[in-house]
Amino acid sequence: MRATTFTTAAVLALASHASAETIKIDVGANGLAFTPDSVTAKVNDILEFHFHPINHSVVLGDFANPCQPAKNAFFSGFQPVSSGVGNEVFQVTVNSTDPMFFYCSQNVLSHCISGMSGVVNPNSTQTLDAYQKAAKNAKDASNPSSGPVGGRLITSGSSSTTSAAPAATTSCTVSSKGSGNGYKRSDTCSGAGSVTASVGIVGAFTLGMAILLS
Ligand SMILES: *[C@@H]1O[C@H](CO)[C@@H](O)[C@H](O)[C@H]1NC(C)=O
Ligand SMILES: *[C@@H]1O[C@H](CO)[C@@H](O)[C@H](O)[C@H]1NC(C)=O
Ligand SMILES: *[C@@H]1O[C@H](CO)[C@@H](O)[C@H](O)[C@H]1NC(C)=O
Ligand SMILES: [Cu+2]
Repeated sequence: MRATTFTTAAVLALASHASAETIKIDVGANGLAFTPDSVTAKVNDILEFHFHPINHSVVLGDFANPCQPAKNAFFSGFQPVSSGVGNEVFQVTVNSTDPMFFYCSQNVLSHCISGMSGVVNPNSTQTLDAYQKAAKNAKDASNPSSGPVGGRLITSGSSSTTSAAPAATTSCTVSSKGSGNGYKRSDTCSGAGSVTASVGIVGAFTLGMAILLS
């Protein structure tokens, strides 16, 4: 009897371990945005952030206080990348299925205020739309005083693969103002999907990189 219970528990533990997934999220691949910016995750799943040019971060936020870190927030530290995708990825373990908001704390060009944020497990009251609307009125973003914290910054085993996430739903416009920390241009993006479907995912990705690197 005791052996059966023990075996069942062990099998359940193995099964739950085996089903934990790694969820890839690109940071800045399509302008000032996370891609995807809304994900569903289980306890023990891993959020894996891949950094693109020019200099982004990811911080755990607080729905009630956009662009400011949650208590005991994870923070990747700033991850400057000159081209392509960075070699290092930031992995964070999911501990709860409650809604969890994250943002980029880069204040050069006001990334969080401009909508560079995302959500894990949103519900009907805590939505990304509500977070991003409130973020427009936030003061400058902040982050924990040092990072990385609350996760693992590791060398990626597969950093050359690009996400097939819905790049075509993000549109960006570019102007030539803005400078500092390597930024030569400002880009603003929205998720409204004005990049036409015929451009396709590869085209939209190329366009996004061209904007970022030009
Ligand atoms: C959404 O999540 C928050 C935080 O866990 C919770 O307080 C709120 O009741 C939830 N809303 C709904 C509709 O479940
Ligand atoms: C989950 O808990 C670990 C250990 O305390 C922590 O490092 C990590 O940042 C937590 N994950 C989230 C999403 O807060
Ligand atoms: C990246 O951005 C942070 C915050 O603005 C800044 O402190 C840091 O110097 C930047 N790094 C580079 C290499 O531009
Ligand atoms: Cu950013």
